[in-house]
Amino acid sequence: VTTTISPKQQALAAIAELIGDAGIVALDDGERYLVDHRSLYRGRPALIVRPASTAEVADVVKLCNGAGLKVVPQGGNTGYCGGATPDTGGDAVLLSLERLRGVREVDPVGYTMTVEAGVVLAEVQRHAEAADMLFPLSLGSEGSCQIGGNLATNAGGTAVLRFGNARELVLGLEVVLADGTVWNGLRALRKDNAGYDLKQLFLGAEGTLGIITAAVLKLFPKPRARETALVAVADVDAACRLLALARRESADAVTSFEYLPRFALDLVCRHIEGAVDPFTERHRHYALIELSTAASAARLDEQLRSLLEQGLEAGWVIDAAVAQSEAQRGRLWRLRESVPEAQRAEGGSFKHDVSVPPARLAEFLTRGLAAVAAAAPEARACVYGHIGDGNLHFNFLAPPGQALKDFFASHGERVSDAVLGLAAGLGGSVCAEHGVGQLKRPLLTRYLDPVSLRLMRQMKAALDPNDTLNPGKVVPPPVP
Ligand code: FAD
Ligand code: 2HG
Ligand code: ZN
Repeated sequence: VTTTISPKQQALAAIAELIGDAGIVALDDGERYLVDHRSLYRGRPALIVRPASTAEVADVVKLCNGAGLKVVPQGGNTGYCGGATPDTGGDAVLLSLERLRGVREVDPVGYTMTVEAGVVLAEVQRHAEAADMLFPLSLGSEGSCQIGGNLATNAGGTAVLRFGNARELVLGLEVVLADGTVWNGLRALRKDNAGYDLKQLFLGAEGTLGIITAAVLKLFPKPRARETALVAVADVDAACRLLALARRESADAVTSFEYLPRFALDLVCRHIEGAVDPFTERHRHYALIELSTAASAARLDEQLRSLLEQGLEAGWVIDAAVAQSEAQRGRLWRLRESVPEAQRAEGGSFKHDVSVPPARLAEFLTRGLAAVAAAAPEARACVYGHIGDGNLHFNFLAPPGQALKDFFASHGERVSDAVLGLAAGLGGSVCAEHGVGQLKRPLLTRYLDPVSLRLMRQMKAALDPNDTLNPGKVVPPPVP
């Protein structure tokens, strides 16, 4: 009896042979790769493969592209939009970057670090610190997300105000293209106008245009002084005014400026072990402020005190808890960083990751909350986030005792229309920092202009004509 082996099966066998047992995960043992962080999706790939080098990534992609198989890159699998989860068609190879863990170079003269894609973000931070420098990207998931995933999603986080999004922290990239070619763009140059800035194509593309295998990152001098305070503020407008003043008072030393409403703080104190409200009185709005500087002579403490005094006089500040030690600083930050976990513990949240121009933030919050209260009066608002960047996580929880899925099956569309429509109307974005993945692809069709959509489709077709890389993500299909 002769059996014919299809080109796809041949390619899968060749990949298994090439990568070896250490690099293949049996599908039955692959739960943590197959389900996304929010448990919204479960993929069914043909194979889970963990190459150990750029050359191996290139070989896998080449074999897949030649045989009509798809490739879904995965980093730490902490993304919020299902970008790293394959579909259920069974013809994708899930390619984990977790074995590309090399730190190729730390350059204290040029203030750069060259790392491979699978290095966990907290590791990158530690390597910079060990060399008396700073890599400022900072997210609640930093203990498990990977630098490749951060660059592929152009992650934001809590230090964007001062240092920019992930995109702004990159000088060079190494990328495996859709046909398996390796593009070596690993340059450590601050100036390079030799044609198009090609690395920008892959930053924030969520693995749809190429697989990032290594990057040259920008480092900064390590801060020598830091001041952190949780400030009870009158409202979001007051917080925005305080931020503008803080930037002037501190000569732009504001590193983070995060907003928390009472409800978020209550959730954290309810669900997170050891979390305590530092105030004796209950307030409605809080800003977590951090100033930092690499200048040793700076009097940041005086600047913070003066800022808080002026804020009190203006009626913007009601009370403040200033960290007096590194341990207290850690506790204040934990109140902010634990909000995602506290929402999960309370049954999960219906999320909108939106941004508006900072000057429209207060208006956005007031009108958005009113619109949702009209659409779904029982929904519990947990709206918080990076107000220094104009980015709010406009999240809602189901009423106590009701399952998130059930409640938002009936109310979700009205709530999302209210929030997203308002954000778009105020000149904002419906995908601020978490990316698009598969979850938000339909939003692009709805909220992006036709010319932007056409350009995106043209770029995808030019760089990945066979739709090999992360199909069904980011770029909406053309409307028939
Ligand atoms: P994954 O989830 O594995 O992948 C994300 C996307 O990138 C997928 O499309 C995947 O295919 C692609 N990808 C992964 N690696 C590569 C690669 N090497 N080359 C090409 N494509 C690749 N996000 C923020 O922006 N700001 C926050 O403040 C923030 N806080 C968070 C807090 C918590 C508790 C959690 C759970 C998540 C948070 N996130 C935040 C979301 C998430 O952590 C980020 O999007 C992160 O950058 C994803 O990295 P990852 O390695 O987990 O990527
Ligand atoms: C954060 O800023 C993350 O804490 C998570 O981006 C946002 O829970 C969310 O929606
Ligand atoms: Zn965030």
